[in-house]
Amino acid sequence: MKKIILLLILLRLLPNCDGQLPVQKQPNILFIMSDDHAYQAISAYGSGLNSTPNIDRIAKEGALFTRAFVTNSICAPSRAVMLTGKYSHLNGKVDNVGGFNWDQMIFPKLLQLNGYQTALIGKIHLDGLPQGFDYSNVLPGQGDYYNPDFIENGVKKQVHGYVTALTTQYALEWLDKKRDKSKPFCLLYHQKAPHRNWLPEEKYFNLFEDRDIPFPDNFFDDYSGRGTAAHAQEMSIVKDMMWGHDMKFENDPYTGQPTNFMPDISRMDEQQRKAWRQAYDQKNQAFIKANPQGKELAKWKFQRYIRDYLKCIQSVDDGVGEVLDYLDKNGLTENTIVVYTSDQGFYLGEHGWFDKRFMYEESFRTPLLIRYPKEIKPGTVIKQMVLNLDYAPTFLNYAGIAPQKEMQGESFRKIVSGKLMPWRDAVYYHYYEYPGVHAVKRHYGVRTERYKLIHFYYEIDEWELYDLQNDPHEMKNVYDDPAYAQVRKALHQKLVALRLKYKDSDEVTNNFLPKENSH
Ligand code: SGN
Ligand code: CA
Repeated sequence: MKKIILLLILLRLLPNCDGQLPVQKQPNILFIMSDDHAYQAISAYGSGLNSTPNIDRIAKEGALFTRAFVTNSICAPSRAVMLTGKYSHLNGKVDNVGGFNWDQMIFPKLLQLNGYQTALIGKIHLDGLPQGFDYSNVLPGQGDYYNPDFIENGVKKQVHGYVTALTTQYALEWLDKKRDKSKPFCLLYHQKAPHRNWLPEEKYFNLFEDRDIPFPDNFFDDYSGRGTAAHAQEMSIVKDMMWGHDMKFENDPYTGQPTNFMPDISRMDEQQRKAWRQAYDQKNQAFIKANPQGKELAKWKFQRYIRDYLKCIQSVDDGVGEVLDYLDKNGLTENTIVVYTSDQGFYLGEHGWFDKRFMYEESFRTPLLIRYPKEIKPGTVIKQMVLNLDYAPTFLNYAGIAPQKEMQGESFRKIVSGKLMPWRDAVYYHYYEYPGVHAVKRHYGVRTERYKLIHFYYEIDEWELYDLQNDPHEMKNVYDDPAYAQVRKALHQKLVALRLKYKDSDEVTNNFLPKENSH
């Protein structure tokens, strides 16, 4: 028996009689992710804020998901969910603060064990030497926009250039020169942009400066339609953005004192700094002269934020274009699954906010686009609710590998190729990082096609219920409205069932409370 297996393995490895390598059966996987990229800022989603032709191409030639969500809307935990296929309370990475256990099973390890070449390039935000990759070249922590450090296979060095372009360059170099071309590949090409504090690439300093980007209707939300949590957050564009770090003033416009923006530009070389000053100084001076107040000041801050944010995305889109071109030129397009997503969604002024964390739509939802010409019809739109929890089982499914049995997600391969199959009617969410930056309180909840039930807990105990059909922008909590009594009851039952299914409970949650408060 052993001999037969050995013979089969050898036959698989041997070149065919004409000297060619055997035809590769398993598809390549190109998993592209950016950081904090709101679906509102991808033109394929139709919001009209910007133009992302290269990212859009993935949906045009493949599929666009309109209901893709994350299980915990924050960076490192979301990445841990994607890698492990398990909820945060089971993979152990509930917030950005704690460590990640690389020893546990993650999908790249299973791919590697089954003959794939694997690489991780760019931002990962999980400490420690990545496991499961033949090659890694990652940013430490959040990484820097200009002249960043990269850690190549465990060795750190500073490189000159702009982070998004460098990450693309490293991805292309690996594809072209560093991988073993006889094997299928899985490349995690993960951009830092457009993460705060939104420092654009030099060539885009002036983009969008000739027009105003439209505001969301609920920019001036006063949170009167909801409970304590929305009032308590510290992620308001008007209140919480800093003159230096976010608004890019080297000196505070009111006091003239140097701001905390200096560390960011101190990484720039003379030429980069000069270009930055040329582009921004005049506008900053004009702001000081005009001295806008009240709503005008709020609008100015929004424009500075959103323009810089969108500029950063332009470089991400360029990178996607370069990588898709590489696939085309090298005959790899047909046999490569290309996925574009973000680690979560982001507020672009909705409710007056930036950042994420809440289970409200803009941060709970994430962009998801996928192309695989062999199976997915161009222009497909998928409305089923999928989760970042599903990525690991889906990739493994495409590769013909059984998922590890502890993985909790479902493969959406059949759905995306148009097959009818039973699918979930609700998704479960749990956010933990409180007390913490931006002061978003701990909460968990359930979302169905039409409704959302959220429980804020820890030092509060408040429930919110939204009717997404009548109130798509989640402006009015109807938890105590008698008209929703039946809906509320059904949602509570759903939530109990999902918590049971995913092995979450108050007891489990207690393990993740700050130590002095656990009971
Ligand atoms: C940093 C940011 C925050 C952001 C967290 C988490 N501040 O602390 O605004 O919420 O990261 O972001 S910054 O001024 O340092 O940019 S995450 O995407 O990594 O989860
Ligand atoms: Ca993020």
